[in-house]
Amino acid sequence: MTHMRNVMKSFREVLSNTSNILILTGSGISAESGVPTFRGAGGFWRKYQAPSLATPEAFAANPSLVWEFYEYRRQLVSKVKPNKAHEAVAEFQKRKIAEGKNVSIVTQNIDGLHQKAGAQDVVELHGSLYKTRCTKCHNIAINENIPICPALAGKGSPDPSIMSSDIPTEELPRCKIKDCGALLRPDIIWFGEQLDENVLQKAFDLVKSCDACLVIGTSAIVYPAAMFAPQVAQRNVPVAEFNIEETPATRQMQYHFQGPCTTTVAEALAP
Ligand code: BJW
Ligand code: ZN
Repeated sequence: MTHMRNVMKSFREVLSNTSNILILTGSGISAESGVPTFRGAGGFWRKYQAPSLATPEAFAANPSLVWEFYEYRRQLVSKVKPNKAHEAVAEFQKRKIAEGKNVSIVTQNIDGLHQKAGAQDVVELHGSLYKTRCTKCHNIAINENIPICPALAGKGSPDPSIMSSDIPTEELPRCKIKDCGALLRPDIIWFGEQLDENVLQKAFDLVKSCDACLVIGTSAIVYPAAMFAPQVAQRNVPVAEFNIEETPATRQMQYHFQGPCTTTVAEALAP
């Protein structure tokens, strides 16, 4: 315990002496708000494992099923609140900016909880639950309606005995752009899809330029995000991992704080 205290003290010193801090987050930061992570017991919806629905193939085969899955998660996330870790990150960013320093937040999460906690300029690598993208004209729009369309009202129950509602595509969310009207999809990066080029460039620039890095609540197995923290560490920049367990990246990190991030991150970033 004394050792852990000294390590925490050392990392806090690093933070007070650096001016360009990168914070990378994954679904573990939202776990204590009640948002299930992907891999692990919470990662099931009906009889499906979440990653098997988050693919372009799954959407092409059954857009109704995939929209029901996202309707469920839009409902769930709209009811939860940011936790102490999201708050600590947002307050730390505000404080550092007031000191003329820079704190950038790059998240794999699509839940918007960093922004709800007051964080600024959050880079969303994998898109957002509350944005849609047109499958035809590719227009991206913010949409926070619940239900997102009348046919999805009350749909999306995670009960494993429930089958797809097979909603006809005409009744699924449709593009509002004049003369388009095509099927919308969630503006989310699915497996096998490329990340947005500008978003990826922003992340790479920060990976190359930061002088300290925190990586919070990610299993560090989904690329390209999985390589960001190891790339920072390779430049001999101090990186601290916050997770309830070890990950494939742990060995490469200078610091590893094991435990729930509402405790560990709050302690690391406290004034
Ligand atoms: C706590 C906690 C608490 C819990 N406190 N901690 C190179 C090598 C191998 C494969 C590939 C590769 N390049 C590309 C691929 C394919 C693929 C990939 O990486 N697959 C891997 C599984 C191997 N990548 C892609 O397809 C990406 N596209 C791409 O690279 O395009 C180019 C290309 C295409 C094809 C081939 C080659 C190149 C796109 C990835 C998009 C990911 N999208 C998802 C789904 C979003 C949709 C949705 O949400 O519905 O994004 S996948 C899913 O995983 C989601 C997450 O953002 C992402 C990361 O997960 P995360 O956040 O780390 O969550 P978990 O559950 O995995 O971990 C939670 C962690 O928290 C755990 O460690 C817990 O211990 C911890 N924790 N409570 C602290 N209280
Ligand atoms: Zn359109």
